[in-house]
Amino acid sequence: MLSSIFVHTGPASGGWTTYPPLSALRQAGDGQKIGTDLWLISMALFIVSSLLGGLNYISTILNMRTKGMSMTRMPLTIWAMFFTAVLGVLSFPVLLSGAILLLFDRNLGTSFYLSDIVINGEILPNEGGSAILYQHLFWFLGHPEVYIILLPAMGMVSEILSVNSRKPIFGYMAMLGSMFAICILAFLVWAHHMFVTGLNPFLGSVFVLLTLLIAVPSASKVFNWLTTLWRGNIRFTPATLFAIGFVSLFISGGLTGIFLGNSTIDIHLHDTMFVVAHFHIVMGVASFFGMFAGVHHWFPKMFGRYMNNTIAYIHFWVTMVGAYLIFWPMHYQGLAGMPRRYLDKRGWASFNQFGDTDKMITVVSIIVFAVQLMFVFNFFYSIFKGRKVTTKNPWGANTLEWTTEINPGHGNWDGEIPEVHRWPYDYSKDGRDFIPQTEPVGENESKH
Ligand SMILES: [Cu+2]
Repeated sequence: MLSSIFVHTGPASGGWTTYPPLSALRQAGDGQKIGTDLWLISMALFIVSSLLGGLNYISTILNMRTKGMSMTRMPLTIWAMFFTAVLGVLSFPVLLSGAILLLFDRNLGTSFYLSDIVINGEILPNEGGSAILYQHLFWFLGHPEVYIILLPAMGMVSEILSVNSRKPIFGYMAMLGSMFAICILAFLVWAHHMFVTGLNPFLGSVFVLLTLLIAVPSASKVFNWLTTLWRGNIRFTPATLFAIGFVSLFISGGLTGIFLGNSTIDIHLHDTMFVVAHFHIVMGVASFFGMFAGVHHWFPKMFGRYMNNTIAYIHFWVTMVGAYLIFWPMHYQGLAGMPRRYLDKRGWASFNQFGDTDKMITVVSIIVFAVQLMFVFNFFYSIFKGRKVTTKNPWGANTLEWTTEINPGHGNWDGEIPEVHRWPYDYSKDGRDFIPQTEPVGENESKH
């Protein structure tokens, strides 16, 4: 019984994008294998749960803020989660419909994505479908997804940089405006993934223009982070380092995005190692850095203990230097024309030239992976053996979560819901290091 399930499942063999026509037809020799069907069904379930989660975030943020917590007094972490949820709710359903149509093509004999359909080895031509339709549906989610991954990291980084430089976040409203602009533009650029599909060049140039526009809010955020750090009294905690690392990686990966956003350059670089380097830096490593920063920063809140600093510093520096050693050379490989997704490069004309680079990348990847295990060890070790937190607000932060007890009971505030009187970024103000959001504004207090 069990073995027959495995015989019939097999892998989901369409690659991560699952483009038709490869994915729309059951593969020759695959018989009735349903791996891709199971993958599509699990994606549908995942999307439904993401939608419900997103709706939950949106309705909670809009309806259940505590007294005094106006929208513009919310921490940027919460704003980022709000925008993330909005992006998800508006873009995921499009992929859901794309996946369901693909399931129909595979199982019900429809041809949404097939222009030619093969039955019993015979080609029945011109069923009227379009494989490109799937790419449109896929990338209408696919591009906003980049920001669904990045925005939460951006929110955490904003909070961590402000707290650890003991300065108000620079340009709070500009940060909100930038996130809003990113959300709007994220829906208008999806075809920059499709410049080589035979897209009308004029239409392509519209997508080029809209794509390059995203550089404006992105740069605005970067300058705000740097200006927040400027002349701050910076504490280089592991969280701060990872947050600064995030900004560095976001700049590096963002700049190559400007290359790839131009269709004329993208047509040359499409499906080369340059693309691999670009998106791994900007949405892979950068968002991981945001997550590492967040874990280190809120760990004392979650578990009442600190993570080990020595392990954290080793983890940071090896990962930071390693990430650049791995992905920097890939840009040059891509510029020289090396395609992506080639496992075996024998027969590749310039193999000798690139062979050593590949070996270096492989060795560094193994080292960087080993260091990630140190992080996992640090996480679980510190839950039980980490240095204990003695005060409920170890970083001297203003936001509400640090006003609860170290091990808060049910309801977090012992029945008394806190009231908010100010924004969360009153640091180094009127001769005071920090002023929590719960403290009423004094009569002679200066404006921020
Ligand atoms: Cu994109």
